[in-house]
Amino acid sequence: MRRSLVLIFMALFVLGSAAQAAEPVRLILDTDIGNDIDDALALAIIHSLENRAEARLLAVTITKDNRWSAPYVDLVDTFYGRPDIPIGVVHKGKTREDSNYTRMLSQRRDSSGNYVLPHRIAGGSDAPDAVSLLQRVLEQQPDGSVTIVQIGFSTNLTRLLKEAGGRELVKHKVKLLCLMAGNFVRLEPEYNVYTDADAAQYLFANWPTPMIFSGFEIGERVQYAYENVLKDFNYTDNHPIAEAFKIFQPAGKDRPNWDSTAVLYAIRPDRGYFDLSEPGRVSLGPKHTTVFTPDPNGNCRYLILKSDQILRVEAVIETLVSEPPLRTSLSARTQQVAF
Ligand SMILES: [Ca+2]
Repeated sequence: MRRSLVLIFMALFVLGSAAQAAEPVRLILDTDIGNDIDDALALAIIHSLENRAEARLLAVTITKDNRWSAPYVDLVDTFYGRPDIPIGVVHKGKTREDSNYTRMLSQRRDSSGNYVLPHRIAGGSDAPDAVSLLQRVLEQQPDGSVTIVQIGFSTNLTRLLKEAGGRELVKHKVKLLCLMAGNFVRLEPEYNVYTDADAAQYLFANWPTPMIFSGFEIGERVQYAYENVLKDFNYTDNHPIAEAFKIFQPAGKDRPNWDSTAVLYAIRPDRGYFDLSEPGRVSLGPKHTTVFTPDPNGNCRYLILKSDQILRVEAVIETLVSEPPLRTSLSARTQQVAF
């Protein structure tokens, strides 16, 4: 009898450990979607990893101040069967110009006048403010549980830090911030940093949790092949990622994959895709370059991509981006109400 009880307890322990190991990464994506195509690839990767219960997308906040960014995120989320993911938008942001793929795909209609890619947000003004949404979503999460991936400018997250109680909220709720930002092998300005340099400088100096940077030098070595766009999405006529890629990118031209690498690390940090630098601090140098200063007490590290991992990283990104939506994901999500 006693032996049976021991076995039962052991089984429960093993099951409990497995359940713990399977806890999805609670993720907030902060993106300047529309300024490049890799933000769209990153969003697709999150959805495909949520299909595997490796991630749970809590919200998407946008740092591109253009009315078509939120509708495009909405139509991608809807395509993947998750139309209720909250979306927040920046106000008085740094890049306001139209982006071709977000505008065209948000407006594309069939002969009956219906959206080809359904979505409910018709314009940026339909979505809540990004900082308010970040506060609301973080407040609802367990302490130390949230990973934020910033693949645009630091506008939203710096504004969050500067809100009354904002830094404390981040400190309590966020366990990790992954950023596509900077360049850690060449002293060159990088777009996500210099576009809102004041915000980046503030963020790097004041963010209270560990930060992992995917520098420009990582994504430039991880190509997304145009050939894959032509071959891998033929299971549907209007795939929001493949269509966006074809609109954004000249025909036949591969595109580096900066933002996807930050998302991949954020959700799968232990798969050996990347190595990590020693700890340190990141500050801004001349012309908004990023300067890494080693410091055992620093809260920053940057990704290192070894040559023998490049093809592997490219392949996993291509697979996850092109994977068909899980049509049962809505019911699967409902079953995960314990979050
Ligand atoms: Ca981006």
